[in-house]
Amino acid sequence: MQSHDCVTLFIYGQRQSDLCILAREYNARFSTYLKSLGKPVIMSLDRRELLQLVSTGAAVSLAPASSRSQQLSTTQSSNQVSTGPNKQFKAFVFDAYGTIFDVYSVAALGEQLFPGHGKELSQVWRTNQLQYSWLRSLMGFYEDFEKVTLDALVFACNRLKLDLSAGKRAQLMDAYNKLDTFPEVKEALKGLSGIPLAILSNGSPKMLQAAVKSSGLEGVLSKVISVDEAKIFKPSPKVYQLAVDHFKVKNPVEIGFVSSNGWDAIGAASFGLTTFWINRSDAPMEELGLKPARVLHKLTDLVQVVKKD
Ligand code: LAC
Repeated sequence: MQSHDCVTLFIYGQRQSDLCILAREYNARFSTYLKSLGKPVIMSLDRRELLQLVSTGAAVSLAPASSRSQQLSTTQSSNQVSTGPNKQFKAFVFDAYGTIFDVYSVAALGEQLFPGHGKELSQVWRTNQLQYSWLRSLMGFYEDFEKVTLDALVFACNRLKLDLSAGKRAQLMDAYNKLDTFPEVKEALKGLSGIPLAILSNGSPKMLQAAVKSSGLEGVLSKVISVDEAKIFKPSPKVYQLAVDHFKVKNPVEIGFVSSNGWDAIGAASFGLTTFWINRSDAPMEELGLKPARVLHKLTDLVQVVKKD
């Protein structure tokens, strides 16, 4: 095939305002067709396939494969994307672990139990907790987040050659139910009062209720939604759909989704929620072809954005 016979088709990943609605409509309209070709949405098509697709009326962007990433970056400037003029959010939905609760706060207990290893333990534990959630989702082999967290702890201790007695295991797991909240959480949630606020998290209902209670956030949140309802972990679209279902919105863009986990922010943006990435650590943007609507540095920045828009 000559190079000009091959194009890359992609549907703009802009997940807010009208483009979001359009992209979602296109996804729905073409999913059957794309499945019949046995190809994913982002794919290469030969000329025959392309013409067939265009004849169905697809308003999509066609570009040589080499310019795709350039187009994505020029059409989506993360910090400048507006949330829309006077946009009225029906709800703000927050990720829990890493956004509201500091998962690395278990390092203090880790250090007490395994001197010299607290920080590393908290990091390996978290990394494997996330990896196990993604792997289980891919394998279609769900266990709740408490089990995933315990498995990751066992693995982390094995990896670091730390002797995890039953007592230490129970103490560390208990610490997960009493994680510190990030310092600005309460002020931010107070600043957003008047808009329904919720959590949407991988956490099991039991873990989330315990963490919310221990942090004193009960009463501030109108809902605590667990992926357990969907029996799959983020970033499955089924999880972000839970927010839409719980708040009964017509369009996902009406929900502001807030996460400090870059991959979660992009997962939610890919689903269609209006996404705010709270990038506390100045981390680089994930290279996943999509960007959140806004990049902020702390949760209280969100209050300013909402007041301004
Ligand atoms: C959560 C994960 C991302 O709270 O930590 O959903």
